[in-house]
Amino acid sequence: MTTAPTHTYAKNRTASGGCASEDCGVASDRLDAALQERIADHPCYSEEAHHHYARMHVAVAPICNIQCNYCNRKYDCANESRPGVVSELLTPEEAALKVLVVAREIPQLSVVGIAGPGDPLANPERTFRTFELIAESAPDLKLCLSTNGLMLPDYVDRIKDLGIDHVTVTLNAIDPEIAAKIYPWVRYKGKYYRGLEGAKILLDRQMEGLEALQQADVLCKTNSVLIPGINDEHLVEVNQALRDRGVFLHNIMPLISAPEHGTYFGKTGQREPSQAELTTLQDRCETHTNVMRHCRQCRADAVGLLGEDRSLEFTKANLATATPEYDMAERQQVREGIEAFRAALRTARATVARERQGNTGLTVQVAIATKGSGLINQPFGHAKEFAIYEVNGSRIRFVGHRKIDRYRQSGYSEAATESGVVRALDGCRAVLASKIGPCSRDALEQAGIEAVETTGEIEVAVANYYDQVQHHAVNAQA
Ligand code: CLF
Ligand code: SF4
Repeated sequence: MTTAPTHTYAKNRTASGGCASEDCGVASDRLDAALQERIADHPCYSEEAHHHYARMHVAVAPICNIQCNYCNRKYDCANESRPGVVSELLTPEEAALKVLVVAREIPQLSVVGIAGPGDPLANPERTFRTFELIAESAPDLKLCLSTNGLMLPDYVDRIKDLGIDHVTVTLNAIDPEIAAKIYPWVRYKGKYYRGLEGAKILLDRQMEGLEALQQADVLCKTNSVLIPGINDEHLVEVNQALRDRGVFLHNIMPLISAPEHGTYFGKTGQREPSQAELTTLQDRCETHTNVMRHCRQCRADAVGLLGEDRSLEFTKANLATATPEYDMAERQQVREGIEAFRAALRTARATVARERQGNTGLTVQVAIATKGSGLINQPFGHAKEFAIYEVNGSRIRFVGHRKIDRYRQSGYSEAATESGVVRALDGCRAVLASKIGPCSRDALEQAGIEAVETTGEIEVAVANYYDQVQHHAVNAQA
């Protein structure tokens, strides 16, 4: 049995969610050293980094210049996590202050992004002023921008000059007929364009923007929303077009269309994709481009590790009494601790990989309860989501996260929660958590899911569990 490091490195860890496969997201052996360096501490661009490093969004960009049928920025619920949603709008100065306060409280913060609640490049002065202020006061933070791409060609030079090295473009189609079903209108140079005309303008500008980013050597990721019956098949073509334009990473996200959000798709009953549909499409696209599977579709004011949201700790009211201090020495110390810990995890994983070379056997899925650091370190009852791994005799592969809320039918009773948990674990042979109480154990067993109490590095624990399954299977045959 392989053992693994079990300590954590950073102070005040309250992280949740995570996974640890080097064979998922962006496999390190597919990247050259310079590229690895650029993504090493970006929790969205590196699946491995997202266990250890945090991001924050500053909500400085209220206006949008297009309408997406899956967006309604009026709706705000502090417990909700989806793009376009925000509790408080900030000025550039308030945003810069907030960054300093958050960096002090969460020293593993490595990235500041502007992602809304509208489109950052429809609010260029606010967006770029914010980045300027942050670059001056917190120079070790990475700057990140997410845009619909309509105004991108006009701003690539400024993006480059400001040192914004990561840009995400949301691109849901390359065929204007399909795009017209997603975007009812586009406002370009002060004029509204509807239907096909607007879609064509948007797609042309997005492609021009992607090519300009490639020329400028800015690392680009594309987000696509999977909308069943509209762009599901088409996203494979989109993926190929992205590869041709040097896009580094393709993040295919499921449509969120709950009727209570009041979006066009929500009101018209457009269904969301199933987990299986999402995974199948991600698998098909992965042959062309790096595919992101650990996105949490976070709010435009999200703070913390990807699986958590600590935005409510940093409201304007709380910031009014906060003392902004930026302690570079402390941040550097935390970073060194993280990197030492990551190195130990990598060694443990490499041992597992070596031991498993050439094996064959059955394939199973297991669910993991984790609050970060690449470890199984969360009691089953505390988990709000599970990391799902697929394992066979030779390979351990992270396939995605399942949030329990997404599987809850209605209400917040214990029964509703329990049935939501069991539904979230559908297709899993076992759940691995640091503690599993007797009632949960019974519910899991009734659903045919093995309850395994364990701790330590995720892949090592998954490998150990799998070896036991194989061992029992062989004994049963003998
Ligand atoms: Fe924010 Fe986006 Fe930068 Fe990440 S999010 S601007 S690249 S720092 Fe990340 Fe959030 Fe998914 Fe976006 S998990 S929604 S992919
Ligand atoms: Fe909403 Fe973003 Fe679409 Fe604008 S680009 S409508 S903010 S999802």
